[in-house]
Amino acid sequence: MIKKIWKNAVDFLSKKESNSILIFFLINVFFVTVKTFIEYFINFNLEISTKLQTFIALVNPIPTAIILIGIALFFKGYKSYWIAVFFNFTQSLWLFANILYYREFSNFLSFSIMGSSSSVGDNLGKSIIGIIHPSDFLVFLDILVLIFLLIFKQINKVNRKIPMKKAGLTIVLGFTLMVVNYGIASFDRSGLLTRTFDTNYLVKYLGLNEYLLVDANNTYQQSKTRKEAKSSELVPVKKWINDNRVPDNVEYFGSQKGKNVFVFHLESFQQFLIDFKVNGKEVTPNINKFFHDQNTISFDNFYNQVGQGKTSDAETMLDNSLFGLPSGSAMSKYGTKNTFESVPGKLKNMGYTTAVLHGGAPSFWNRLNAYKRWGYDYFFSSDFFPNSKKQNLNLGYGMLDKVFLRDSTKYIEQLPQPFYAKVIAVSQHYPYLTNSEMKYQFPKTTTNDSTVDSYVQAAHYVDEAFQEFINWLKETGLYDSSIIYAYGDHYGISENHTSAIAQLMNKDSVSGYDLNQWQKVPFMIHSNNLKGGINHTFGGEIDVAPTLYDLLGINDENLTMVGHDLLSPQNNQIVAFRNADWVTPTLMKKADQYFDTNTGELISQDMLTDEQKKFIKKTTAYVKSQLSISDSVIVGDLLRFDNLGNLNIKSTEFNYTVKATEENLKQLQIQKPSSLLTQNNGKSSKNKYQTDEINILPKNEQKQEIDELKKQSEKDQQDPAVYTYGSE
Ligand code: GP9
Ligand code: MN
Repeated sequence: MIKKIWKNAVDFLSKKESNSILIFFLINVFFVTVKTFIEYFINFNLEISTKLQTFIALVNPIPTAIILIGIALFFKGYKSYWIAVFFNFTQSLWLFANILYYREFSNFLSFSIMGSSSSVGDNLGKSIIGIIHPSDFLVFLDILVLIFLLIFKQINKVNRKIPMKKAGLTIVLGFTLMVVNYGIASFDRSGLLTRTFDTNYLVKYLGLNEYLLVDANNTYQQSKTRKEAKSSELVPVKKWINDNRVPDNVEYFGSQKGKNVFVFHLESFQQFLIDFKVNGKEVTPNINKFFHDQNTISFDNFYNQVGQGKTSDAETMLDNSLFGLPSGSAMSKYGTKNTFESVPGKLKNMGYTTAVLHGGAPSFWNRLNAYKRWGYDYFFSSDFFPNSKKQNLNLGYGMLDKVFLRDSTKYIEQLPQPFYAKVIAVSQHYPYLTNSEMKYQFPKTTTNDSTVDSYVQAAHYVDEAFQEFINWLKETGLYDSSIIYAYGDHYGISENHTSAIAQLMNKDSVSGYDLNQWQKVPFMIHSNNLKGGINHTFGGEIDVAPTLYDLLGINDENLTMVGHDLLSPQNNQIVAFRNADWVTPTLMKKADQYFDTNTGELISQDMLTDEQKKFIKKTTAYVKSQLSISDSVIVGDLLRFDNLGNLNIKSTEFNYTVKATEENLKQLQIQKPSSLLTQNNGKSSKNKYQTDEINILPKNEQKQEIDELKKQSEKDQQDPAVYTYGSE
């Protein structure tokens, strides 16, 4: 049988001399496409979930395969065959290299990674034998067969050249398909190139080769600006920081010295949810309690300041007090190579263990690389929670929060204290699919905007997850030995939903003022010995790091941060948005409109007093300088010129693989016996964790619970929803 197919194939190839190179070309394109497509599923974790995405994945290797292998059509004789095989080989080699790299690092190779040979060399070089699977070589199988055919002259020699025009048209076809591919991809995933959130997405939508092109372009742009930047550019940065410095708050300074720090990242959580009620029921009763706790400082004029980088911008601000970029994500673009003076790095220098826990893919927002540059010892990503994958507890961006938080405790209890642990919840992420069954627990808002209605329900779920985690912290004593600060990273309901926003705000329509206020997110700092209360200071994410340093009693004078301590009595209370709009306690700017912050009244240009005009001019200038100073630091990689020497962070020393992390933590329990686990003589506190996540219950109990919840929720939904804030 095989013999017959073989013979037929050979006959076919050799029969028509003029066609054989064309067929040979097509065979190579076919093989490159098919093996890449198969590998997408076997060795990469691209989360191809819809039919359209499967189609895109199938066709995305084709354009570059046509262009590269098509080069062969310009030649004649055996040379043309060899060139075709060569370009099949180069693409297969790139595929092969990525299979190996991805297996170890859950990410694709990039120019910056290959450029910083140490990170690849150190880790991959040593273990390459361990990483390789014999089946990986299958990507070269077709090449071997084709070479065999060529060597044994089983294919007709092409003496006649393919007409130039035909060959040229083939290449044009390749480029056309590239554009079409990009068009379909952007239809399914908008902002694919501008936001550059995840290399996984680039490969899923554009294919491995086009991803390489995008990466080459990005790397080129970045290294250009980096090369052009001079150390003297740091002078105006330092001057701006000195000119705008505010003193610490003597009452709070150092009051939290040496405590653990939990940074609780509430995904897409907006301030309006605090004390918000649907049909008299609080959406987030537990977070409300936390907000109003007498030991929590809660800011009610705190704004998110993210740009296109969304979560990554929030993280960049919180960990560095530097803004994201005007377009794209600073973490994705500059996170791999830049020098930083980040909070985790600074705390690490002071003896802290630093870690991030996140139930999502490690490659997202370039976290795998950026966290190393920022000084995180550990990054517990979805790779560390294998059960959730098995049990299918994953939503689009990560695991269900209740499961994620419960399973995180296994790692938290192993961290030597004091630690700085960032916990990134993600269930409340657009499109708010939070465990469709769990939704029934809470009455729906009835804005008729499905995104908005599920958003509120998802918030209720996250609120319960948050409380389960807090309960565990209380059970283990970590609640008292830690500062816990929680913040919403950015809006969850974008400005595209104005009519629903108006309904939720109990208004007929929304103004620019309302939309600015809609950018408020909660920021709460809790510690058992902290004098709490609602703090009305105006501020945003850029100010978090200096505030934390104040509480921990850390001198931050030499650090390059553009934000300001929110507890400082002299904070200037100017909140800059990434698009240079701003909010202050008296006036705010939205596009070309100005509003009175207290009354919400629009002040038309001709009604502005001279004093207001002066204030606007001064504030706008401040905001622009704050943003551009921050951008110059990131884009020029200016901190490499700072004498702080990167806080002595050696990013190549970190290894975020599961194996290395587990081994390292095991050793640390002996070398630095201050973790919760060692304090409990090796006894895990995991069983102190209580969750009501029904998805981890056995199937029959699950069904009972769901029925119960559905009944309850149907009752709740009979009446039209009424929204209220605070106590009625
Ligand atoms: C993914 C999560 C979401 O890991 O952080 O990012 P976002 O889309 O909110 O920027
Ligand atoms: Mn986010």
